Amino acid sequence: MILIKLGGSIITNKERPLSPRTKTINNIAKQLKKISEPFIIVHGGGSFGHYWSVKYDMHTKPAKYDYHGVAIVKNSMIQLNKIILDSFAKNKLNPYCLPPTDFMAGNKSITSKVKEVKKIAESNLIPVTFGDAMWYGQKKSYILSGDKIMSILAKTLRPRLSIFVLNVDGLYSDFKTKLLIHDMRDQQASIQDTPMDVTGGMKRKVEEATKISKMGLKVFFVNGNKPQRIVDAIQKNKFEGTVFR
Ligand code: IP8
Repeated sequence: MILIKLGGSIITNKERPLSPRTKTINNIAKQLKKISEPFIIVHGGGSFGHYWSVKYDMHTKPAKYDYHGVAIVKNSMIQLNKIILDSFAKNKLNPYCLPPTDFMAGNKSITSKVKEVKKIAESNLIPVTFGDAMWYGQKKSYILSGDKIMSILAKTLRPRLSIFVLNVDGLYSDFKTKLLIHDMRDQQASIQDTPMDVTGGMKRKVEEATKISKMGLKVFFVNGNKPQRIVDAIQKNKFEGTVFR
């Protein structure tokens, strides 16, 4: 069982609101077709969900955010999710849409439902879930990031590998010189120095990846512009990117 998170920066153009990177999504879908092991897809918000959550000042902390904001952020995620589902189906994959409300109640995961996601992946379907605007209770809502979903799923499902697909080669020890960290064991990367966005951007990714690796599970950061690298990691144990273990 493999978990794959398609980051918002790879599936959308973060510079322009509401712009999917359709060609890149299709290229990734074509490579995913080669994977023979069950896998689950989680995707981020990029210039869809993030764009609106900034506009409506919504965050991961549960609070009484503008309800219109909740509606608009969620609608935009459904819109982006549909683009992913259509691309997958067009490339002869069998995506099965699972909004996080299908396995979350408030901000807690429902273990039986999470286990069901795995069962779905083990059939001939690919569960596709995403970061979303969520109902929390007591008139509050919150933004659930796709990165957080990765550690929620990993905790119960213990995937053989958790992959974060990025718009860069992996984690750099120095952003300016683009010196890539191949193995996090060799490096105490400074999480504080990494760029941020609403749900934490690279910082959150590193935090969730570290959390998953501390569960004794392997995590891999890879460049989605070279989608063959995703397949190489899964099928050939060849890791061109950053490994956490
Ligand atoms: O891009 C957050 O998911 P992420 C999605 O994985 C929203 O942080 C709704 C902003």
